[in-house]
This record gives sequence, structure tokens and C-alpha cells, in this order.
Amino acid sequence: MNVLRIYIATTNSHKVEEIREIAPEWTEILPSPEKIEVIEDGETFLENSVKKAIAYGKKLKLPVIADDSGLVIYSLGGFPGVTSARFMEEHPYEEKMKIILRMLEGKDRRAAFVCSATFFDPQKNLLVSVEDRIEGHIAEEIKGTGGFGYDPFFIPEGYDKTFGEMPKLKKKLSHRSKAFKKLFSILPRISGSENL
Ligand code: ITT
Repeated sequence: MNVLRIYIATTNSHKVEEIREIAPEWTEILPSPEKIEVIEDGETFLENSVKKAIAYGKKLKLPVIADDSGLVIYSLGGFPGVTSARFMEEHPYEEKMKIILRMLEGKDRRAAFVCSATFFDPQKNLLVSVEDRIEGHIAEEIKGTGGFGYDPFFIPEGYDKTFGEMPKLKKKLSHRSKAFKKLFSILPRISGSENL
């Protein structure tokens, strides 16, 4: 079986680890050899993941995947959404989550993690983008130390623990896992052959 080397267009090592966990055997997922500055000013996760994939793919001249993701809280109009990383950027996540918990007092706590996953092969001029999400709600308090970002206060639907309390299960259930499984399953079909 031919193995396809794919570079990940990210500066976030947690994303690399989580994507590697679910990547099929015909892929070899590698961190990008260079950090490329991308201005993430898109209005949607899709726009930003496409921007990252194109910027890295054009620079490296090799197949890449990009992930743009975030937390969407419905009663806050989708906040923090595409600004999940930039909201109070210089502050630790504990502080960011405490502020959000205050914003949510007396409000509906339903939320989702969303991930847009994009593959770009600059040599074949092939770009494929998918999006998926996991529904859940924001816990009353911050719990658990696993995962990263907002994991310690997000409880996925059907569970009573945060992603921060069950990091192993998070890797299987997450928005990222769902989006990249979808991407890896359609890539061979889209390229018209079993392996790209
Ligand atoms: P790159 O742009 O370099 O990939 P980043 O961390 O800045 O890295 P994003 O712009 O996609 O990535 O921002 C995603 C943010 O959304 C991330 O920093 C977290 O705050 C949040 N987030 C996304 N996925 C998450 C997850 O699985 N668990 C917890 N928080 C997550």
C-alpha cells in the first residue's frame, strides 16, 4: 500500500496528537517543518481552515491538512466561535473559562465544539473540506486536567463528565475525530483511486 505523507498546518501540538490517533494506515501524518504565519480573519471555521491549508500547502509544496475549530455557545450567539483562540489570548484557559461561566449565569448552557478539516494537495490542485461537530453543554464548574483549551468545562451529550476528565474518550468522540474521519474516508474516493 502506498503511504501518503501529509503535513499538518498547525502550531497546536494537541491537534497533531489527536489527528494522528485516528489517521488511517495509508497516511503518514507529520508536523509542519516550518511555522507559517496565517491571518485567521475568516468569518467561519471553513474559511480559516482553507486559508491555513492553502498557505502551508503553497509554501511547503506538499500535501497538507489544516484544522480550524472552536467552541460555539448557542445562547451567546455562537461565542467564542472563530475567536476561541483569540478571546483573551494572553490569559490562561482557566481565566477564559471563568469569564465564560460568568457570562452564562442564568442562560442556556447548550454548546458544541466544531471542527473544519481541509486537505490541500498543491501538486494535484485538489482541495477537500469537511466540517463536523459534537453537541453538549457547558458544565457548572471547571473539572479535569486532560485535553487542552476549553476541554475542562465541556460535557458532551450523553455523558456527565467533561472532556478534561475523560481525555482518552474525548479523542474518540470529538469534533476533530469526527471531521478528520470523514475527511480521510472520502479522500481516496475523491481522488478516484484507492490511494491518492
Ligand atoms: P492553529 O491555528 O495553529 O491550528 P490554534 O490552537 O490557534 O492552532 P484554532 O485557530 O483552530 O487553532 O483555534 C482553536 C481554538 O478553539 C483552540 O485554541 C481552543 O481554544 C479551542 N478548541 C478547539 N478544539 C478544541 C478542543 O478539542 N478542545 C478544547 N478546545 C478546543
